[in-house]
Amino acid sequence: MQEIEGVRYLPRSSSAGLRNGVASAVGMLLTMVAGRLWLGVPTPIELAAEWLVPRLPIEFFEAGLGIFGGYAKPLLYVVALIITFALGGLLGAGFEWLLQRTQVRPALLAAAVVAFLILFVGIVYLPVFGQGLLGTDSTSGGARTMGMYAVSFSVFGTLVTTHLLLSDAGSNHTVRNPSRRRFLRRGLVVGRGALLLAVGAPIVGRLLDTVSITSVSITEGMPAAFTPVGTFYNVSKNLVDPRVDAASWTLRVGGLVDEPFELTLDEIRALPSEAKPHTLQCISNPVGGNLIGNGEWVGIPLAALLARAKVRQGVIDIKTTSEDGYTDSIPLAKALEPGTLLAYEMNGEPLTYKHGAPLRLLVPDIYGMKNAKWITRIEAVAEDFKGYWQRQGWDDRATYQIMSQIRVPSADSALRVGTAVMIGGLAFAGHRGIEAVEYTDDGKTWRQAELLPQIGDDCWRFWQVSWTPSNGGTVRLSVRATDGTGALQTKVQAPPSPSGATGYHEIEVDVQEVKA
Ligand SMILES: Nc1nc2c(c(=O)[nH]1)N[C@H]1C(S)=C(S)[C@@H](COP(=O)(O)O)O[C@H]1N2
Ligand SMILES: [Mo]
Repeated sequence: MQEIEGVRYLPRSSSAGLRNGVASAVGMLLTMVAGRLWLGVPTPIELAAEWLVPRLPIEFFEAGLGIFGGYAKPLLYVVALIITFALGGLLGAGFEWLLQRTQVRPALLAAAVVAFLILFVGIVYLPVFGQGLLGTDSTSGGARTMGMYAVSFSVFGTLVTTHLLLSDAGSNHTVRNPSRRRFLRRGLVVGRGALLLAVGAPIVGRLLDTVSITSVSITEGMPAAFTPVGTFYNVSKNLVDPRVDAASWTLRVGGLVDEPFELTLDEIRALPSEAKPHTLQCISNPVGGNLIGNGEWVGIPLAALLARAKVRQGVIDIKTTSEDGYTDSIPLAKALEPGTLLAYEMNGEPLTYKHGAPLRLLVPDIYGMKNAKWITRIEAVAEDFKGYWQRQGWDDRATYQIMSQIRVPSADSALRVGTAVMIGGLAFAGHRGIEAVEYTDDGKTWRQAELLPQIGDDCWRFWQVSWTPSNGGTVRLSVRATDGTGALQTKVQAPPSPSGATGYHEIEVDVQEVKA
C-alpha cells in the first residue's frame, strides 16, 4: 500500500487497469471523432488505412471482395474500434502497472504517458502515415492534426487519472459511513454515464450520418429509370467523406495551359450548362450486383474549361485532384468529348456531399472509379498519369464491360408451368449503348427480349419479355446483351479486378408443375 498525496493507493488487479484504459479510450475516441467530423482532422486509423490500402496487392482486393463483399468497409470500422480499445486497455494496464512500482503521483504519470504519445505521433506516426491525407487540399495540415491528437491524448490521460482516483484504488479508507460512500459512488457512475450520453450521442449521430459504407447486394425488382439520390450506390476510398464548404471552395484549372484560372461555384453555375442522363457503375460491381445507378446530372462540359485555359501541345492526360487526396486522370481526348461533364446537380437537386459536392466528373464509357468526386484542381499533364486505383493495378482505361442483369421475377415468385410471367432487367455498355438482349431458360436456346426505349446515350437500357415456363422444377434463367457496336457480351467469368466483372447473370426460380 502506498500513499498518494494523502490518499491511499491500493494496488489492484491488472484487469482493473485494463478496464480503466478501455473506458478512457472511449473518451479519447469520441474526441478524435469529433475533431474529424467538425474540424476535418483525419483520425490515426484513417491515416494508416490511407497509407496501407494503395500498397495492398490487387489480389488482396479480389479475395476481400469475394469474402466480405460490401462488408469490407464496415469490417474496417470494427477493426479500428478494436485496435483503439486494445491500445487503450494496454495503456491503462501499463499505467497501473507503473503506478504500483513507482512512487509517482497518478496525474504526473498520466502527463508523462500523454507526452510520450504526442512525441510518438510527431516523430514516428505522422511522418510515416501522414503523407497520403495531410498536406493535400484537405483542410487539415500536420500542425492542426498534432494539436487535435494532443487534445485527445490529454482527454485519455485525464480520464485514466480520474477513473483511478474515483475507484477503490484511490479511495480514502478512513471514510466512516460505508452506505453514504456507496451512494456517492453510485451517483458518480450515473453521472459519468449521463455525461457520456450527452457528449457521445451527437458525435455518434453525426458519425453514423457521415461514415462511408458501400453495400453490395443482389437487387431484385425493376429499378426506376432514374435512381433516387437516397438509394444511388455510393463508393469512395474514404472512411469519412469530405464535406466541402461550397462558399470557400474554388476550382483551379492549370498545368500545361497558356491561361490558368480559378472559379468559384457561383461562377461555374453562371456558365452555360447542360443536363444529361448518365449511368455510373463501380468497377468492383460483381455480376448481378447493385453498384450501378442512373442519374440526371447538370453541369458544364470539361471541354469548355479546357478551351478557355488553352491546353498546350504535348498534353497527354487531364489530371484531377480532389479534396480527399484522390487523384486520377483521363486521356485528353476523353476530356474533350462532348459528354464529359463537371456536374453540380443530380436529379434536380444540388449534388449531395456523398456524390461529390460541390463538383464531380462524369466520363462517358469509363467505370465510376475515374469519375472523380470533390474535385478541387484540374491539370493538363504531359504524362500518362496513374490514378489512385491504377497505382494498385486497376485498369487505366477502365472501359465499361458489357453487362446485363435479370431483376424480375424474384427468386421466391410463385411460377407455374404454362402460365406466362414478365421477366426483365437491365443492360449497360457505357457509351456504346445496347443493341439487343437475349435470355435462355435451358442454357442452349437464346431468345430475343424486348428493349424499352433508350433513356440517353450513356444510360442503362431496360429489357423485358413475357416468358411461359414449359418445365417444372428448378429453372435457371440467364441473360446476355449485345452492345451498339455489335459485340456480344462475353460469357467468360472474370472477377471485378482489374478490369470489371464479366460473365452472364443467372437466377434460379422454382416452377410448379400443374396437375391435370
Ligand atoms: N475523390 C474521389 N472520387 C471518387 C472516389 C473516391 O474515393 N474519391 N471513388 C470513385 C469510385 S470507385 C466510384 S465507383 C464513384 C462512385 O460515385 P458515387 O458514390 O457518386 O456513386 O466515385 C469515384 N470518385
Ligand atoms: Mo468504383
